Amino acid sequence: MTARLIVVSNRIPTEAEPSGGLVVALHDCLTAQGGVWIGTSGAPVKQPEPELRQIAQGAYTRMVFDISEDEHEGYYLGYANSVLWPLFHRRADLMHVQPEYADHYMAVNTRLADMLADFAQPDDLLWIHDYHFLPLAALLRERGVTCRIGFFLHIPFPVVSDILALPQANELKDWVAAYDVFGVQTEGDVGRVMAHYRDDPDAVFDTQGRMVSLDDGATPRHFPIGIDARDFAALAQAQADAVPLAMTLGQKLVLGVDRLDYSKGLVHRFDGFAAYLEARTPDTPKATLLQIAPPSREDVDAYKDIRTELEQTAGMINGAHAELDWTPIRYIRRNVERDTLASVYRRADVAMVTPLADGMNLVAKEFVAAQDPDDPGVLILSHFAGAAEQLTDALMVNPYDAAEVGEAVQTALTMPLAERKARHARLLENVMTEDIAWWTRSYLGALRGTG
Ligand code: GDG
Repeated sequence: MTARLIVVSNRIPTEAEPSGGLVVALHDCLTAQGGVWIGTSGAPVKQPEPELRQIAQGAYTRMVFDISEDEHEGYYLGYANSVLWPLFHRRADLMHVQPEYADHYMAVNTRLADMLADFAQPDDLLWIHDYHFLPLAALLRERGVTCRIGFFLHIPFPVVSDILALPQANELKDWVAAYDVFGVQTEGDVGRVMAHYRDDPDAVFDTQGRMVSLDDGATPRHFPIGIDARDFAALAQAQADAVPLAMTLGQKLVLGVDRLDYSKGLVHRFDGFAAYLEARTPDTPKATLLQIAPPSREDVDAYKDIRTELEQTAGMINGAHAELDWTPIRYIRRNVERDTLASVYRRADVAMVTPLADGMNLVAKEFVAAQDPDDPGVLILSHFAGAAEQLTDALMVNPYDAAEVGEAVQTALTMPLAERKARHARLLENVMTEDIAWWTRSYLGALRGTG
């Protein structure tokens, strides 16, 4: 009999047939083998119940737990998104360290650990997702839970010197070490996790001095997350001409798609695009950067600041470069339908995926999957996206260097068809092979101890 899989993530899909790569992948995997998906119940409540509540029972069970209004402030907006998120994305300067944030974070994790300890059986597999729940395995072990517990971190793991900015730097070591499998996106992340234990008496090293595991067997491993590439390619092909883009004939389309988040490097991207505009000669193509940026976490101050800065930057660049028939930067600050997104990806000549720090970045993979292999667009990719380890045939850039980014835009817009096809074929091969099903299989193999 297959062990029961219990997935824990902050958000849980509420619709019967969810959409979105990771959610669909977990839904498919739970549907196939049965199990339980546990997450927060949505809007915060006045008085959280101390029990898991079942919200749906089908091929698998969905269960939720409440968080209070104060916990929403302290655990979610506070510790998760104003401490861990900026720290793990190399923006310790944006951290908002408050003792009560850490208290709420621990309170939510402790209550969840109590509920899970009552619920989990010894042969279950527990798969915990993301930075909201780092302490769970340590808390569960304290409560005598013996089943295998894995973690997957969707965002980058920070360098040791940055972790020192976290008042709970030592606790973080214990949280990580309590997992049977600590999964991260890239080999770079594995190195950064291991560096954190360099002086740890429990660390086990190989003959070359590389740490191979912690005493109790918790070895960080990388599992680069993928997308449902076949499905997305089919959607993009079907939607190819579905959306009017209002582009002047002959002008090129450069695309950016990102949650409005400072880690995505949107202001730097606009500056890089401005460098292309400034260096442009009359015979080089006119291109419009269409930036789709749905707002996120608007209750956190740093997110309001990035929005203001971005809007001012776009206004200044357009003021300097717009012509009667050409607005160089078009900026859409709302969510667009997935079908529309697929259509726009398909028709873009270039995608700019230039985060300053990013666990993986699925937009890069979606853009590759959406292209027409006979006339593909060109991907410009930041060294700082996790995807950079796999998508090495993209035009790689340093997002901090506006001149370099501007040159990459120019190179992409004028790249000969043969080179575009050759690069795209190699990128597509990776995106198709290391897709979301491959990721789920690899991770669960490791968690079961068979992979
Ligand atoms: C975290 C990590 C890691 C964006 N705008 C719209 C829209 N999107 C979709 C994209 C893509 C997803 O959102 C964004 O995924 P990313 O991977 O780029 O970024 P995060 O949300 O920051 O995710 C990241 C990921 O976890 C998975 O492990 O790759 O590094 O930060 O799918 O298409 N979708 C629609 N309308 C939009 O306007 N429908």
